[in-house]
Amino acid sequence: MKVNPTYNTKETLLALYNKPLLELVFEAATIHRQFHNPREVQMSSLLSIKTGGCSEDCGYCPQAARYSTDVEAHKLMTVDSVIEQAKNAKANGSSRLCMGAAWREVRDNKDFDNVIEMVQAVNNLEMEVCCTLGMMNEDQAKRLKNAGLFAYNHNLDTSKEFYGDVISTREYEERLETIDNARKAGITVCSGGIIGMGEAVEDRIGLLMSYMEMETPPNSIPINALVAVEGTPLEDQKPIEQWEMIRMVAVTRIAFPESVVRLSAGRTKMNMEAQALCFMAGAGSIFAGDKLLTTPNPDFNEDKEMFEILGLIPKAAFAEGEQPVSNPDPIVDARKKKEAERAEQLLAAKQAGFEPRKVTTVEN
Ligand code: SAM
Ligand code: DTB
Ligand code: SF4
Repeated sequence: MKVNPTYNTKETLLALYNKPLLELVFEAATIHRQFHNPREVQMSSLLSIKTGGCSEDCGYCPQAARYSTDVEAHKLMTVDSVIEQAKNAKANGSSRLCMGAAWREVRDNKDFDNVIEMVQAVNNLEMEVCCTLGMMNEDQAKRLKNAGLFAYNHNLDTSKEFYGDVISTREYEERLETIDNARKAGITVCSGGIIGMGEAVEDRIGLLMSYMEMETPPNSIPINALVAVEGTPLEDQKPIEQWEMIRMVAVTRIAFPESVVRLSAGRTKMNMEAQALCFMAGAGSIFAGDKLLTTPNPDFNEDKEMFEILGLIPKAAFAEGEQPVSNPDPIVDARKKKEAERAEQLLAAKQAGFEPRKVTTVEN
């Protein structure tokens, strides 16, 4: 993943951002064609595997427990229902499934064991598997990789300077560490940001500078427009102009020619013409399906129609890297063995006429 040496400072990126719009789009489109097939757009589906009740205070997020929003908290989905949703996404043309959990960080517990099984199962469907589970350490990243994880999404969201205005329960540095842990484990990195949170253009450039300073910039960079959700501190933010989204996509494309730029949250507020300019300017991926994690998104049929009109084609899975191997996970296997033994013991006891004691388990 190389960066563009012509635009690797705040000043040059800022000047680029402020260029006459059509010149900017033309420059981005020219670079896009050198590194990517401009007709191909990846369709990635999101699935909220654990919703709401999050301990963090991210000012944009409807899933933070401390804000009163319409989001209903749900515990972790079952592996079977994830498989069903993944099959549906694949049938509708998605080549990637991104599973999101409203967690501050990954914990080594039964829920994480289940996520490992989900990764194995979805990878076996020959879809690219992405997870966004909050912060994670190196061992957890290795376990995910071993299970067949293709990508990890972990957004820096905005510049280092503006970060504290939006989130106070974690540090920018901690996010950078998680990205590093994913990289070290050999997982591809998906990391980007949100525009429209009240930040200055300099903060948008600051976000890109954080990626510029990495040894290896992200393989994919999602650009989200804030979805202002009632009950969150950012509920009253004025929607950004569509031009801002186009500019941000174009500058990201030019700065990181090899990365995939994702036109992410905010598409319900964009008309097809504005989205077309984003594809022209180098967007190579969208989130597909009528729901992002908790908020609406254009449905599959609407996007199918848009693809037809614009002459776009869905990108096949693993076009940017080999399918990872799903290896057995020793912790999951040991747990399953124990559960099977316990079930056998219970059956034997029942057959011998014993009534099993009622046991209450506490899950964290
Ligand atoms: N809890 C994990 C984390 O924070 O990394 C994963 C899920 S979190 C919802 C994933 C990303 O969604 C956030 O980093 C943020 O960039 C994006 N996001 C959340 N709420 C949003 C909103 N209202 N508008 C736009 N993007 C949003
Ligand atoms: C990303 O950058 N955007 C997606 C995905 N990565 C996880 C999430 C958007 C969430 C929008 C708000 C919601 O639906 O809850
Ligand atoms: Fe929690 Fe992630 Fe939402 Fe922040 S963005 S409140 S960490 S779910």
